[in-house]
Amino acid sequence: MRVLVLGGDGYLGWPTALHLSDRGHEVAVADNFARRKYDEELGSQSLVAIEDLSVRVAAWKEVSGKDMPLYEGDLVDADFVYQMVREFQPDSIIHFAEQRAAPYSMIDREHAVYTQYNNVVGNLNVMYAIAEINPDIHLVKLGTLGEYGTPNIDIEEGWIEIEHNGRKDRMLFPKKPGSFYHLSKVHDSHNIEFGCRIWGMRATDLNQGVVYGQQTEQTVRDPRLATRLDYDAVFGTVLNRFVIQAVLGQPLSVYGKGGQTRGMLDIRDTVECLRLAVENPADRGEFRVFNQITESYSVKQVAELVSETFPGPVQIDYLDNPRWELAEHYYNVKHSGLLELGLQPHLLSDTLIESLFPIVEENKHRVNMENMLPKVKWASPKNS
Ligand code: NAD
Ligand code: USQ
Repeated sequence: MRVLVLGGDGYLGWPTALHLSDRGHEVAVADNFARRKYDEELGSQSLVAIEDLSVRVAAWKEVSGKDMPLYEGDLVDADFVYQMVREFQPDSIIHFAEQRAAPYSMIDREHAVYTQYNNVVGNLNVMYAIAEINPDIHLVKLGTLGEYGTPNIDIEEGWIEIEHNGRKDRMLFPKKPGSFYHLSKVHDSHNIEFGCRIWGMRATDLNQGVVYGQQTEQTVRDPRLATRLDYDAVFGTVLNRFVIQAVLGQPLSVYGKGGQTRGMLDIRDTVECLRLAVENPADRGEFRVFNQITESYSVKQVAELVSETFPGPVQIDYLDNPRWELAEHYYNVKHSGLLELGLQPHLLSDTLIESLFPIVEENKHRVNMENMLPKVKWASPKNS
Protein backbone atom coordinates (compact mmCIF):
# COMPACT_ATOMS: atom_id res chain seq x y z
CA MET A 1 0.00 0.00 0.00
CA ARG A 2 1.00 3.64 -0.43
CA VAL A 3 1.02 5.26 3.01
CA LEU A 4 1.54 8.95 3.73
CA VAL A 5 2.73 9.56 7.30
CA LEU A 6 1.95 13.10 8.48
CA GLY A 7 4.16 14.12 11.42
CA GLY A 8 6.88 11.77 10.17
CA ASP A 9 9.62 13.65 12.03
CA GLY A 10 8.01 13.03 15.43
CA TYR A 11 8.52 10.58 18.30
CA LEU A 12 5.96 8.14 16.88
CA GLY A 13 5.64 9.17 13.23
CA TRP A 14 9.25 8.37 12.36
CA PRO A 15 9.36 4.81 13.79
CA THR A 16 5.93 4.13 12.27
CA ALA A 17 7.17 5.21 8.84
CA LEU A 18 10.19 2.89 9.22
CA HIS A 19 8.03 -0.03 10.39
CA LEU A 20 5.62 0.27 7.46
CA SER A 21 8.43 0.70 4.95
CA ASP A 22 10.15 -2.37 6.40
CA ARG A 23 6.92 -4.35 6.04
CA GLY A 24 6.83 -3.61 2.32
CA HIS A 25 4.62 -0.53 2.08
CA GLU A 26 5.55 2.50 -0.03
CA VAL A 27 5.86 5.25 2.54
CA ALA A 28 6.22 9.03 2.33
CA VAL A 29 6.69 11.36 5.31
CA ALA A 30 5.55 14.94 5.86
CA ASP A 31 6.37 17.45 8.58
CA ASN A 32 6.76 21.19 9.19
CA PHE A 33 9.31 20.63 12.02
CA ALA A 34 7.12 22.51 14.51
CA ARG A 35 8.20 20.06 17.22
CA ARG A 36 11.85 21.09 16.83
CA LYS A 37 10.73 24.73 17.15
CA TYR A 38 8.87 24.05 20.43
CA ASP A 39 12.20 22.74 21.77
CA GLU A 40 13.89 26.02 20.83
CA GLU A 41 11.07 27.96 22.48
CA LEU A 42 11.28 25.89 25.68
CA GLY A 43 15.10 25.68 25.79
CA SER A 44 14.86 21.91 25.61
CA GLN A 45 15.87 19.06 23.33
CA SER A 46 15.34 15.36 22.82
CA LEU A 47 17.35 13.37 25.36
CA VAL A 48 18.61 11.20 22.49
CA ALA A 49 20.18 13.22 19.66
CA ILE A 50 18.12 12.99 16.47
CA GLU A 51 19.20 13.65 12.91
CA ASP A 52 17.43 15.98 10.50
CA LEU A 53 14.63 14.22 8.67
CA SER A 54 16.48 14.36 5.35
CA VAL A 55 19.47 12.60 6.97
CA ARG A 56 17.19 9.97 8.52
CA VAL A 57 15.51 9.29 5.19
CA ALA A 58 18.91 8.96 3.47
CA ALA A 59 20.13 6.63 6.26
CA TRP A 60 17.04 4.44 5.79
CA LYS A 61 17.77 4.23 2.07
CA GLU A 62 21.32 3.09 2.91
CA VAL A 63 20.16 0.54 5.50
CA SER A 64 17.11 -0.86 3.70
CA GLY A 65 17.41 0.16 0.05
CA LYS A 66 13.94 1.76 0.34
CA ASP A 67 13.00 5.24 -0.82
CA MET A 68 10.90 7.46 1.41
CA PRO A 69 9.76 10.70 -0.25
CA LEU A 70 9.77 13.68 2.12
CA TYR A 71 7.29 16.56 2.03
CA GLU A 72 8.17 19.64 4.05
CA GLY A 73 5.16 21.83 4.79
CA ASP A 74 2.43 22.85 7.17
CA LEU A 75 -0.96 21.10 7.26
CA VAL A 76 -2.70 24.39 7.96
CA ASP A 77 -1.62 25.36 4.41
CA ALA A 78 -4.36 23.70 2.35
CA ASP A 79 -2.46 24.12 -0.95
CA PHE A 80 0.46 22.16 0.48
CA VAL A 81 -1.84 19.37 1.66
CA TYR A 82 -3.74 19.10 -1.63
CA GLN A 83 -0.56 19.12 -3.71
CA MET A 84 1.05 16.42 -1.57
CA VAL A 85 -2.02 14.17 -1.68
CA ARG A 86 -2.37 14.63 -5.46
CA GLU A 87 1.30 13.88 -6.03
CA PHE A 88 1.81 10.91 -3.70
CA GLN A 89 -1.63 9.34 -4.28
CA PRO A 90 -1.78 7.45 -0.97
CA ASP A 91 -4.12 4.56 -0.17
CA SER A 92 -3.84 5.54 3.52
CA ILE A 93 -2.95 8.70 5.37
CA ILE A 94 -1.71 8.34 8.94
CA HIS A 95 -2.14 11.62 10.73
CA PHE A 96 0.22 12.18 13.67
CA ALA A 97 0.96 15.83 12.85
CA GLU A 98 -0.45 17.82 15.74
CA GLN A 99 0.76 19.78 18.77
CA ARG A 100 0.56 16.96 21.28
CA ALA A 101 1.48 18.21 24.76
CA ALA A 102 -1.27 18.96 27.25
CA PRO A 103 0.95 21.32 29.32
CA TYR A 104 1.99 23.24 26.17
CA SER A 105 -1.67 23.88 25.36
CA MET A 106 -2.26 25.16 28.92
CA ILE A 107 0.60 27.72 29.04
CA ASP A 108 -1.62 30.66 28.12
CA ARG A 109 -4.24 31.87 25.61
CA GLU A 110 -1.73 32.03 22.77
CA HIS A 111 -0.66 28.39 23.20
CA ALA A 112 -4.24 27.14 23.60
CA VAL A 113 -5.29 28.98 20.43
CA TYR A 114 -2.23 27.77 18.54
CA THR A 115 -2.87 24.16 19.60
CA GLN A 116 -6.51 24.12 18.58
CA TYR A 117 -5.92 26.07 15.35
CA ASN A 118 -2.98 23.91 14.32
CA ASN A 119 -4.71 20.64 15.16
CA VAL A 120 -8.29 21.30 14.10
CA VAL A 121 -7.51 23.27 10.92
CA GLY A 122 -4.74 20.88 9.84
CA ASN A 123 -7.08 17.93 10.29
CA LEU A 124 -9.89 19.66 8.36
CA ASN A 125 -7.51 20.35 5.48
CA VAL A 126 -6.55 16.67 5.39
CA MET A 127 -10.23 15.65 5.45
CA TYR A 128 -11.14 18.01 2.61
CA ALA A 129 -8.16 16.88 0.52
CA ILE A 130 -9.33 13.28 0.91
CA ALA A 131 -12.97 14.13 0.14
CA GLU A 132 -12.10 16.18 -2.97
CA ILE A 133 -9.19 14.19 -4.39
CA ASN A 134 -10.01 10.59 -3.52
CA PRO A 135 -12.62 9.70 -0.87
CA ASP A 136 -11.41 6.12 -0.96
CA ILE A 137 -8.25 7.10 0.97
CA HIS A 138 -8.32 5.61 4.47
CA LEU A 139 -7.63 8.25 7.14
CA VAL A 140 -5.92 6.79 10.20
CA LYS A 141 -6.00 9.54 12.77
CA LEU A 142 -4.17 9.65 16.08
CA GLY A 143 -6.65 10.60 18.74
CA THR A 144 -6.02 10.12 22.42
CA LEU A 145 -7.48 8.11 25.24
CA GLY A 146 -7.69 11.31 27.27
CA GLU A 147 -10.56 12.44 25.03
CA TYR A 148 -12.84 10.41 27.30
CA GLY A 149 -11.43 11.74 30.56
CA THR A 150 -12.08 9.53 33.56
CA PRO A 151 -15.86 8.93 33.70
CA ASN A 152 -17.36 6.80 36.45
CA ILE A 153 -18.51 4.22 33.87
CA ASP A 154 -16.72 1.75 31.54
CA ILE A 155 -15.11 3.45 28.53
CA GLU A 156 -16.27 1.82 25.30
CA GLU A 157 -14.42 1.90 21.97
CA GLY A 158 -15.72 5.17 20.60
CA TRP A 159 -19.40 4.35 20.48
CA ILE A 160 -22.10 3.62 23.08
CA GLU A 161 -25.69 2.36 22.85
CA ILE A 162 -27.86 4.72 24.88
CA GLU A 163 -31.43 4.12 26.01
CA HIS A 164 -33.14 7.33 27.07
CA ASN A 165 -36.83 7.81 27.86
CA GLY A 166 -37.64 4.51 26.22
CA ARG A 167 -35.74 5.17 22.94
CA LYS A 168 -32.33 3.84 21.86
CA ASP A 169 -29.51 5.14 19.66
CA ARG A 170 -25.82 4.45 18.96
CA MET A 171 -23.94 7.61 19.89
CA LEU A 172 -20.32 8.72 20.08
CA PHE A 173 -19.07 7.97 23.58
CA PRO A 174 -19.32 11.13 25.74
CA LYS A 175 -16.08 13.07 26.15
CA LYS A 176 -14.77 14.93 29.19
CA PRO A 177 -11.12 15.72 28.43
CA GLY A 178 -8.65 17.47 30.71
CA SER A 179 -6.74 20.03 28.61
CA PHE A 180 -7.16 22.27 25.57
CA TYR A 181 -4.87 19.83 23.74
CA HIS A 182 -7.08 16.85 24.58
CA LEU A 183 -10.09 18.96 23.56
CA SER A 184 -8.53 19.58 20.14
CA LYS A 185 -8.60 15.81 19.61
CA VAL A 186 -12.28 15.67 20.59
CA HIS A 187 -13.03 18.32 17.97
CA ASP A 188 -11.06 16.32 15.38
CA SER A 189 -12.97 13.14 16.22
CA HIS A 190 -16.31 14.86 15.81
CA ASN A 191 -15.22 16.46 12.54
CA ILE A 192 -14.03 13.14 11.13
CA GLU A 193 -17.18 11.28 12.16
CA PHE A 194 -19.18 13.97 10.37
CA GLY A 195 -16.96 13.56 7.27
CA CYS A 196 -17.69 9.84 7.29
CA ARG A 197 -21.43 10.58 7.34
CA ILE A 198 -21.54 13.29 4.68
CA TRP A 199 -18.79 12.20 2.27
CA GLY A 200 -18.59 8.49 2.93
CA MET A 201 -15.01 8.89 4.15
CA ARG A 202 -13.37 5.83 5.66
CA ALA A 203 -11.62 6.61 8.93
CA THR A 204 -10.00 4.98 11.93
CA ASP A 205 -9.61 7.08 15.07
CA LEU A 206 -6.94 5.63 17.34
CA ASN A 207 -7.54 6.74 20.90
CA GLN A 208 -4.04 6.06 22.05
CA GLY A 209 -2.84 6.03 25.64
CA VAL A 210 0.50 7.28 26.97
CA VAL A 211 3.39 5.76 25.00
CA TYR A 212 6.69 4.65 26.58
CA GLY A 213 9.98 3.36 25.20
CA GLN A 214 12.37 4.64 22.56
CA GLN A 215 13.54 1.78 20.36
CA THR A 216 11.88 -0.32 17.69
CA GLU A 217 13.12 -3.15 15.50
CA GLN A 218 14.01 -0.61 12.79
CA THR A 219 15.37 2.37 14.76
CA VAL A 220 18.13 0.22 16.32
CA ARG A 221 19.60 -0.64 12.93
CA ASP A 222 21.58 2.60 12.74
CA PRO A 223 22.11 5.45 15.24
CA ARG A 224 20.93 7.91 12.57
CA LEU A 225 17.50 6.23 12.70
CA ALA A 226 16.91 7.02 16.39
CA THR A 227 13.64 8.64 17.40
CA ARG A 228 13.32 11.39 19.98
CA LEU A 229 12.88 10.90 23.72
CA ASP A 230 11.42 13.76 25.73
CA TYR A 231 12.22 14.33 29.39
CA ASP A 232 10.97 17.86 30.09
CA ALA A 233 7.83 18.66 32.09
CA VAL A 234 6.02 19.95 29.01
CA PHE A 235 6.61 17.21 26.41
CA GLY A 236 8.03 14.35 28.49
CA THR A 237 5.48 11.65 29.31
CA VAL A 238 5.17 9.98 32.65
CA LEU A 239 6.99 6.65 32.39
CA ASN A 240 9.78 7.99 30.19
CA ARG A 241 10.24 10.86 32.65
CA PHE A 242 10.37 8.61 35.72
CA VAL A 243 13.04 6.41 34.11
CA ILE A 244 15.08 9.49 33.21
CA GLN A 245 14.68 10.98 36.70
CA ALA A 246 15.81 7.70 38.29
CA VAL A 247 19.01 7.61 36.21
CA LEU A 248 19.71 11.29 36.94
CA GLY A 249 19.34 10.63 40.68
CA GLN A 250 16.38 13.01 40.81
CA PRO A 251 13.19 12.27 42.76
CA LEU A 252 10.36 10.86 40.66
CA SER A 253 7.81 13.65 40.22
CA VAL A 254 4.41 12.13 41.03
CA TYR A 255 1.69 14.77 40.65
CA GLY A 256 -0.73 14.67 43.58
CA LYS A 257 -1.02 11.29 45.28
CA GLY A 258 -0.51 9.41 42.02
CA GLY A 259 -3.99 7.86 42.10
CA GLN A 260 -4.65 8.96 38.49
CA THR A 261 -4.83 5.89 36.26
CA ARG A 262 -3.88 6.02 32.59
CA GLY A 263 -3.86 3.57 29.68
CA MET A 264 -0.36 2.94 28.33
CA LEU A 265 1.49 1.12 25.59
CA ASP A 266 4.98 0.32 24.35
CA ILE A 267 6.24 2.21 21.30
CA ARG A 268 6.73 -1.17 19.55
CA ASP A 269 2.98 -1.74 19.91
CA THR A 270 2.18 1.74 18.57
CA VAL A 271 3.93 1.00 15.27
CA GLU A 272 2.28 -2.41 15.03
CA CYS A 273 -1.20 -0.99 15.77
CA LEU A 274 -0.67 1.46 12.92
CA ARG A 275 0.28 -1.37 10.56
CA LEU A 276 -2.82 -3.33 11.58
CA ALA A 277 -5.09 -0.32 11.10
CA VAL A 278 -3.63 0.47 7.67
CA GLU A 279 -3.73 -3.13 6.41
CA ASN A 280 -7.36 -3.59 7.60
CA PRO A 281 -9.05 -0.38 6.45
CA ALA A 282 -12.38 0.91 7.71
CA ASP A 283 -15.29 0.61 5.29
CA ARG A 284 -16.51 3.53 3.22
CA GLY A 285 -18.69 5.71 5.50
CA GLU A 286 -17.36 4.00 8.63
CA PHE A 287 -15.96 5.96 11.57
CA ARG A 288 -14.08 3.17 13.35
CA VAL A 289 -12.60 3.78 16.78
CA PHE A 290 -9.97 1.71 18.57
CA ASN A 291 -8.76 2.37 22.10
CA GLN A 292 -5.05 1.92 21.55
CA ILE A 293 -3.68 0.76 24.90
CA THR A 294 -2.40 -2.51 26.26
CA GLU A 295 -2.50 -1.92 30.04
CA SER A 296 -3.57 0.60 32.68
CA TYR A 297 -1.49 1.80 35.61
CA SER A 298 -1.85 4.45 38.26
CA VAL A 299 0.93 7.04 38.28
CA LYS A 300 1.95 5.79 41.73
CA GLN A 301 2.27 2.24 40.40
CA VAL A 302 4.47 3.48 37.55
CA ALA A 303 6.72 5.30 40.02
CA GLU A 304 6.98 2.23 42.25
CA LEU A 305 7.77 -0.03 39.30
CA VAL A 306 10.58 2.24 38.12
CA SER A 307 11.89 2.59 41.65
CA GLU A 308 11.92 -1.21 42.19
CA THR A 309 13.63 -1.84 38.85
CA PHE A 310 16.38 0.77 39.12
CA PRO A 311 19.54 -0.73 40.62
CA GLY A 312 20.12 2.16 43.02
CA PRO A 313 18.25 4.32 45.52
CA VAL A 314 15.21 6.18 44.16
CA GLN A 315 13.16 8.80 45.95
CA ILE A 316 9.52 9.39 45.04
CA ASP A 317 8.21 12.94 45.57
CA TYR A 318 4.50 13.71 45.72
CA LEU A 319 4.11 17.24 44.29
CA ASP A 320 1.08 19.50 44.30
CA ASN A 321 -0.71 18.49 41.11
CA PRO A 322 -0.28 21.33 38.56
CA ARG A 323 -3.12 19.86 36.46
CA TRP A 324 -6.84 19.57 36.99
CA GLU A 325 -7.58 15.85 37.20
CA LEU A 326 -9.36 13.47 39.55
CA ALA A 327 -7.05 12.23 42.31
CA GLU A 328 -8.67 8.77 42.45
CA HIS A 329 -11.23 7.35 40.05
CA TYR A 330 -12.83 4.33 38.41
CA TYR A 331 -11.07 3.31 35.18
CA ASN A 332 -12.02 0.48 32.89
CA VAL A 333 -11.19 0.96 29.22
CA LYS A 334 -12.42 -1.53 26.61
CA HIS A 335 -9.67 -2.24 24.10
CA SER A 336 -10.44 -5.36 22.12
CA GLY A 337 -10.51 -3.99 18.54
CA LEU A 338 -6.77 -4.08 17.85
CA LEU A 339 -6.34 -7.41 19.68
CA GLU A 340 -9.00 -8.85 17.34
CA LEU A 341 -6.95 -7.62 14.37
CA GLY A 342 -3.99 -9.60 15.75
CA LEU A 343 -2.03 -7.26 18.03
CA GLN A 344 0.32 -9.18 20.34
CA PRO A 345 1.12 -6.69 23.06
CA HIS A 346 4.45 -6.12 24.73
CA LEU A 347 3.31 -5.73 28.32
CA LEU A 348 5.30 -3.43 30.58
CA SER A 349 8.13 -5.42 32.08
CA ASP A 350 11.29 -4.91 34.06
CA THR A 351 13.19 -5.70 30.86
CA LEU A 352 11.73 -2.75 28.98
CA ILE A 353 12.44 -0.39 31.87
CA GLU A 354 15.95 -1.82 32.28
CA SER A 355 16.61 -1.38 28.55
CA LEU A 356 15.93 2.34 28.90
CA PHE A 357 18.49 2.91 31.69
CA PRO A 358 21.63 2.67 29.48
CA ILE A 359 20.04 4.88 26.79
CA VAL A 360 19.44 7.55 29.42
CA GLU A 361 22.87 7.07 31.05
CA GLU A 362 24.60 7.64 27.71
CA ASN A 363 22.68 10.85 27.00
CA LYS A 364 22.08 12.39 30.42
CA HIS A 365 24.50 15.26 29.76
CA ARG A 366 21.89 16.63 27.31
CA VAL A 367 19.32 17.32 30.06
CA ASN A 368 18.53 20.90 31.05
CA MET A 369 17.53 20.45 34.69
CA GLU A 370 15.57 23.71 34.66
CA ASN A 371 12.98 21.94 32.51
CA MET A 372 12.46 18.98 34.80
CA LEU A 373 9.86 20.26 37.25
CA PRO A 374 6.39 21.34 36.11
CA LYS A 375 5.78 25.09 35.77
CA VAL A 376 2.52 25.13 33.81
CA LYS A 377 -0.48 25.22 36.13
CA TRP A 378 -3.96 24.48 34.80
CA ALA A 379 -5.57 26.86 37.31
CA SER A 380 -3.60 29.79 35.95
CA PRO A 381 -4.76 31.17 32.56
CA LYS A 382 -1.38 32.86 32.10
CA ASN A 383 1.79 30.92 32.88
CA SER A 384 5.20 32.42 32.14
P1 NAD B 1 5.54 14.67 18.18
O1 NAD B 1 5.31 16.07 18.58
O2 NAD B 1 6.86 14.05 18.49
O3 NAD B 1 5.28 14.51 16.61
C1 NAD B 1 4.30 15.25 15.91
C2 NAD B 1 4.95 15.75 14.63
O4 NAD B 1 3.98 16.50 13.89
C3 NAD B 1 6.14 16.69 14.89
O5 NAD B 1 7.27 16.24 14.18
C4 NAD B 1 5.64 18.05 14.41
O6 NAD B 1 6.68 18.85 13.87
C5 NAD B 1 4.59 17.66 13.37
N1 NAD B 1 3.54 18.70 13.19
C6 NAD B 1 2.81 19.33 14.14
N2 NAD B 1 1.96 20.21 13.59
C7 NAD B 1 2.15 20.12 12.25
C8 NAD B 1 1.57 20.80 11.13
N3 NAD B 1 0.64 21.75 11.27
N4 NAD B 1 2.00 20.46 9.89
C9 NAD B 1 2.96 19.51 9.71
N5 NAD B 1 3.55 18.86 10.73
C10 NAD B 1 3.15 19.17 11.98
O7 NAD B 1 4.35 13.80 18.80
P2 NAD B 1 4.23 12.23 19.00
O8 NAD B 1 4.52 11.92 20.41
O9 NAD B 1 4.95 11.52 17.91
O10 NAD B 1 2.68 12.06 18.80
C11 NAD B 1 2.15 11.86 17.50
C12 NAD B 1 0.63 11.85 17.56
O11 NAD B 1 0.20 10.82 18.44
C13 NAD B 1 0.04 13.14 18.08
O12 NAD B 1 -1.10 13.47 17.32
C14 NAD B 1 -0.35 12.81 19.51
O13 NAD B 1 -1.44 13.57 19.90
C15 NAD B 1 -0.67 11.34 19.42
N6 NAD B 1 -0.42 10.65 20.70
C16 NAD B 1 0.82 10.62 21.25
C17 NAD B 1 1.03 9.94 22.45
C18 NAD B 1 2.37 9.90 23.13
O14 NAD B 1 2.46 9.35 24.26
N7 NAD B 1 3.44 10.43 22.53
C19 NAD B 1 -0.05 9.28 23.06
C20 NAD B 1 -1.32 9.34 22.46
C21 NAD B 1 -1.49 10.02 21.27
N1 USQ C 1 2.33 12.82 35.57
C1 USQ C 1 2.97 12.82 36.80
N2 USQ C 1 4.27 13.22 36.85
C2 USQ C 1 4.97 13.59 35.74
C3 USQ C 1 4.30 13.59 34.49
C4 USQ C 1 2.99 13.22 34.45
O1 USQ C 1 2.39 12.46 37.84
O2 USQ C 1 6.15 13.95 35.86
C5 USQ C 1 0.93 12.38 35.49
C6 USQ C 1 -0.03 13.42 34.96
O3 USQ C 1 -0.54 14.22 36.00
C7 USQ C 1 -1.09 12.56 34.29
C8 USQ C 1 -0.33 11.32 33.85
O4 USQ C 1 0.89 11.32 34.58
O5 USQ C 1 -2.05 12.15 35.23
C9 USQ C 1 -0.02 11.28 32.37
O6 USQ C 1 0.66 12.48 32.02
P1 USQ C 1 1.62 12.52 30.74
O7 USQ C 1 2.27 13.85 30.70
O8 USQ C 1 2.46 11.31 30.68
O9 USQ C 1 0.55 12.34 29.58
P2 USQ C 1 -0.57 13.31 28.98
O10 USQ C 1 -0.41 14.70 29.43
O11 USQ C 1 -1.88 12.67 29.23
O12 USQ C 1 -0.23 13.28 27.45
C10 USQ C 1 0.46 12.20 26.80
C11 USQ C 1 0.91 12.70 25.45
C12 USQ C 1 -0.31 13.06 24.62
C13 USQ C 1 -1.26 11.89 24.57
C14 USQ C 1 -1.64 11.40 25.97
C15 USQ C 1 -2.40 10.10 25.96
O13 USQ C 1 1.76 13.83 25.59
O14 USQ C 1 0.11 13.39 23.30
O15 USQ C 1 -2.42 12.26 23.89
O16 USQ C 1 -0.41 11.10 26.69
S1 USQ C 1 -3.68 10.07 27.16
O17 USQ C 1 -3.11 10.42 28.45
O18 USQ C 1 -4.22 8.76 27.16
O19 USQ C 1 -4.66 11.06 26.74
